[in-house]
Amino acid sequence: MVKRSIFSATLFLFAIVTCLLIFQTPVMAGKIKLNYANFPPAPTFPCVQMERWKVEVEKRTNGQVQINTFPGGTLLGAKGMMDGVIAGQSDIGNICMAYQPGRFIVTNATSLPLGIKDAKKGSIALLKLYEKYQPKAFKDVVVLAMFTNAPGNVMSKVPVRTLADIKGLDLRASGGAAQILKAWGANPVGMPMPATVEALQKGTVKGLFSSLEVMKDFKFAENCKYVTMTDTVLYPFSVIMNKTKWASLPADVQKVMMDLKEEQSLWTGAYMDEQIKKSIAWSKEANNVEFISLSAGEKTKWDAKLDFITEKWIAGAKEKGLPAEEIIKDIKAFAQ
Ligand code: DTR
Repeated sequence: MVKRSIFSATLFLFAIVTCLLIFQTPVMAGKIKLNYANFPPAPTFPCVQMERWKVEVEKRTNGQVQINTFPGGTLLGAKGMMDGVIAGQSDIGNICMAYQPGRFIVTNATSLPLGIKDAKKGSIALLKLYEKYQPKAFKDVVVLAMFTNAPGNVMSKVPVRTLADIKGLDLRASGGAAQILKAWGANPVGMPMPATVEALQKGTVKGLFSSLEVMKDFKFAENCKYVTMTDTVLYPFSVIMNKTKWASLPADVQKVMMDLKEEQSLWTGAYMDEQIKKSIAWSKEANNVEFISLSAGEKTKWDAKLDFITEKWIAGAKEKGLPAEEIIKDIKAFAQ
């Protein structure tokens, strides 16, 4: 009898503890958990900035928010990122706008050959452009940061010293950069950055056109022994959040994220510029890469081939009712 009542008392206690655990856990943890998807591998700059943002948000919300990061396309890939975030497959995502040129007309204007010098200037220009024009393309998301990579250069398996060398060369690029390659006579092959690793190994492409930190971050220096310095074209990126998820956040958490927007954008630009320096040094020292500067005469010829690109963008944007000339003027001014 005694044994039985001890047994039922234990059972009762066990039930109470279990109930407490089940119902108390979320309250005790008090945590808002957010998923953050990214498409390239963890060591690359879009993911480094993601980890930095995670640390800052968790710190500034005193642990109230926990960010779970998914690099390497493990939650969403490059092309499905925007719609995936809108649909709530991930709460937060990082998009490269150049991968969808027709979708982000205003912000993709930063990838025209406008002579922006580095990623920090590119990032502030992009963010200001976004803030001023509030493009419709972002109406279904909340923007948490905007940044660009540094100006692009040609990385190749064969030396490119003149326009004759680049003619017909299969080079990987997306969006605005692809147009530029085409203008120089190359054969642009479009694919997101992560797919470039295999394309280079298999020989589907003979090189790529992008910012030089990838020589180190993706180890392209092992395949591409030549870099031609063109210092043209940026790719704009944005960190976006699902609108419903955003609306569910407490005001103090929203404030932390909004206060971080410009800081994070500039931090990323500055980080990118630093990585470029390291990558150039590593490519030269550890991989014997030759860096080719175009002669002044040659550079004039290359630049002249790009003049029509901005004019073409202006005509197209005007047709869509956008204040195209003002946008270009603003980008140049913001990038000062
Ligand atoms: N240049 C763009 C964007 C880009 C530059 N560095 C990285 C690293 C990882 C992903 C994308 C990018 C591009 O060529 O895709």
